[in-house]
Amino acid sequence: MSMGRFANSTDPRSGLEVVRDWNGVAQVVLRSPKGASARVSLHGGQVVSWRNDHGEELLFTSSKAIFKPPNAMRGGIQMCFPQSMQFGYSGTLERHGFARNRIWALDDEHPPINHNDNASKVSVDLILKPSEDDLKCWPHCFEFRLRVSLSKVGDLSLISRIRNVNGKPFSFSFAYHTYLSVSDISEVRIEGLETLDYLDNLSHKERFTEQGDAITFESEVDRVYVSSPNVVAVLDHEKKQSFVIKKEGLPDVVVWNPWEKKSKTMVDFGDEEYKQMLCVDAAAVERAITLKPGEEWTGKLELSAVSSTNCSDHLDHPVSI
Ligand code: TA6
Repeated sequence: MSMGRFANSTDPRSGLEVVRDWNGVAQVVLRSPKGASARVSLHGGQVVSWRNDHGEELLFTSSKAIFKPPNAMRGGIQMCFPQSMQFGYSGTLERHGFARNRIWALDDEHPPINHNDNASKVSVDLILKPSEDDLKCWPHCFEFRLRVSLSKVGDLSLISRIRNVNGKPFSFSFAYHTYLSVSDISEVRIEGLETLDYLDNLSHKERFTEQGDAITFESEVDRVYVSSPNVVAVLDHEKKQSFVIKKEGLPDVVVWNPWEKKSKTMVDFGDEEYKQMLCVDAAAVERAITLKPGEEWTGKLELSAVSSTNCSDHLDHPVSI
């Protein structure tokens, strides 16, 4: 199927559909044979939805989210580049970098975009290049290629490739800012980050060592766990479901929940919504990544939603993308 440029098109056999949102921005819908789906917006390259075989949404989107470019809507998975979080960089760059706020393009170097490599997954390729205005505030020529794939069993994977196209070396930080949907934050725990050092954004980025057996939540949390293992699990007791997060090329994990007080200060977030979300971001924050001219960096993320009883089966396998 050739999709043409942003034409609305549907081909049930391909597992891909291109639709437009109410701002006229194209979104690519990926579907698995069993009914899982993912939706990727050209606004920000943001994954705005990921559903399981039963049609249940796995990513959080705020009921107060503002769906209007340039700002990224509150939820889904945002691409934070060239500056992620408040760590690493300061200055005039947009918060979390400009990539999440820009309109991306379908990547012509990967035609057709509905390639179905070995039929085990359906994928879309997007690209972001800097505009003249971007170059004024961040004077580095880059190409950011993003492949989003949905596997036959409904796993979601993202591969980012960032290339220094010419000029001088440049450095950046990066995060897949991932809003997971949870039943109730007080019923959730993260495994895989215990005993690690973290930088606490609520204490001027001071470094602490995690003491607990697993991470649980009873107040605001905004931390960068550094040099973490490549597999982390988020267990949701009430749903009896776990997210297995696998990553490559991304040493850190950012964990964020705004809790009650901060939620009330955010215009695009409901007062009580902190109970239904948790951000767990595969990231490269503590140490910037530096690319010389011609060099390319790759950062991979794979998300699976599994029943908690099967969770341990998924923890032993490395990222498969
Ligand atoms: O560490 C995660 C974080 O940087 C928090 O400090 C928090 O503010 C969150 O991201 C959301 O940021 P945003 O710019 O999307 O409002």
